[in-house]
Amino acid sequence: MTKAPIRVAITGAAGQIGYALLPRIASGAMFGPDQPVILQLIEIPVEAAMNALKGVAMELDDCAFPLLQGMVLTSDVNEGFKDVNYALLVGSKPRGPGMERGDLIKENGPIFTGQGRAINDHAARDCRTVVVGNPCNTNALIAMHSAPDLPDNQFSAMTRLDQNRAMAQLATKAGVHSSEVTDAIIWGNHSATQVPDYKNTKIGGKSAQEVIGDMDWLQGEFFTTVQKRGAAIIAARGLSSAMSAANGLVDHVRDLYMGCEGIRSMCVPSDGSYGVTEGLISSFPVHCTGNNNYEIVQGLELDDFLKARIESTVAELAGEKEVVADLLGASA
Ligand code: NAX
Repeated sequence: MTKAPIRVAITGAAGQIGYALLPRIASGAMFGPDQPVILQLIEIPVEAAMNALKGVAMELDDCAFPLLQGMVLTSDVNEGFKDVNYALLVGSKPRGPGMERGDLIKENGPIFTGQGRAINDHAARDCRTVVVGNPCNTNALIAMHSAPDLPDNQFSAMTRLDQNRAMAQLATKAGVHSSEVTDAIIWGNHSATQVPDYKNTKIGGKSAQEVIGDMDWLQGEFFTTVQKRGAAIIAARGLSSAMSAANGLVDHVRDLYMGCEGIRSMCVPSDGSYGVTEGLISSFPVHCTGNNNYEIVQGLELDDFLKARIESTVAELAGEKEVVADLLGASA
């Protein structure tokens, strides 16, 4: 029997991540090869953006994907999020010239109050919201606070691209294939303060720290390469990561939806584990237990270097939360 389609909303669908993401969803990479989908594509109400979105939809038609059962093209968030099972919040404004991180947070925050409210009022009650648009942790926090009727654990933000980047760096250094690297963990904020964990991440089943055996590299070049990989891609390509970002989102949602073995990294609401302040959305090691559920992995050991770095990335998240305090309402 044919399965009922999953409805997936994607904001910023005409952007570069959208362009790399939509064919992957429509071809079954996210929800499996026998799961039909309906794509609800949301863009800003500007002629150029809506025209670009029409072009993307024409290309999706021209792919004749067997699993694609319908598309909605809209700039109205109430229509865009109607009945969706997944809301993938990719669209946001890029940082302009001379703009500080705080300005960007303030500029983009209101987008996520409006989208959070629309998800609260119109999405399916089991809707999972995943935020990619930066600053993604804090934007996810804003969306979560704007959707009080939905459980907090239905909101997450993406550090899967950072996780995959860490896996690639460790594999290259160890001279093995990236599939040998497992349980790769990113802690904290999706920003230059994020913390790639060399102690609990494994290569061939052993601690990466033990296998690499070079603390200077692990605490130096490894850290900075993962933290600054986004900037390196912009310098090389003239554009920010899109293919790898779309791939990270496919991985994040697929694991959440289907469940998986081992540890993955996701930004989820803190329950106070590992000293991360409750009420922040921070990247944690998680087990995806299937059916869109996850648990924060407990009991991992950290050294003093990692603990200190986690403390600073969490402090950055707390600072971001203060900047957007007026958007979090009374529940913050
Ligand atoms: P683009 O500028 O190519 O596309 C963004 C699209 O979003 C545009 O088409 C724009 O019209 C649309 N948009 C803006 N505001 C919107 C709104 N309120 N509602 C609906 N659509 C809206 O950017 P792209 O390269 O696709 O990147 C999108 C976002 O992903 C950026 O915020 C970027 O910083 C972030 N990233 C996050 C990553 C992560 O790992 N979490 C990595 C990649 C990427 O840098």
